[in-house]
Amino acid sequence: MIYYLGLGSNLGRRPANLARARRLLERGDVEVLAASSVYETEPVDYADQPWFLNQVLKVRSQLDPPELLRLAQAVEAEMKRRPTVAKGPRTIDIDILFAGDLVLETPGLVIPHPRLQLRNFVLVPLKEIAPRLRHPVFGKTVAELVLSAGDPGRVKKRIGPRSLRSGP
Ligand code: PH2
Ligand code: MG
Ligand code: MG
Repeated sequence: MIYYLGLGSNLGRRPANLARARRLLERGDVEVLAASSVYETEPVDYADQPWFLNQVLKVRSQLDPPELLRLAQAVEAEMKRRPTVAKGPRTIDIDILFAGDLVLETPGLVIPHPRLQLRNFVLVPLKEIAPRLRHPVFGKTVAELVLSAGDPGRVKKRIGPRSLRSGP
């Protein structure tokens, strides 16, 4: 199954956190097929926290969605993500955005991710690697969702690793 994963980090060495999360995922039966650029993004929902780095990965895995969720949570735990305020700062956050065309609503896991259509920090990196990917519920492509989201949240592409070292 093809999945799209959203990665986010706003604590510690953010570029290294994204890279480490990817490596740990790859150890657990996840093959990365494409990776977006890394974007510096304004915090959404809970504004009083540092800016995030966000990235989207397209991956292939034999894991089913609950298994992939468990792997993502194990990687978050391995990276010492501490429980904090909801939507607050974290060393790493790994969200399942899409799982093929699957629509799933269980208490612990909702796919597609229920807020992805609202968030530039997900949509802009996603558009870079999958502009024509269609949302199975809304029937819109990612490129269309960026326009309809109208999210004012600022999202800045970080081209190379050197610019990653400076703050927002
Ligand atoms: N994640 C959140 C809440 N707010 N804001 C940005 N810019 N990036 C995120 O990844 C993010 C957020 C909860 O997971
Ligand atoms: Mg999240
Ligand atoms: Mg999460």
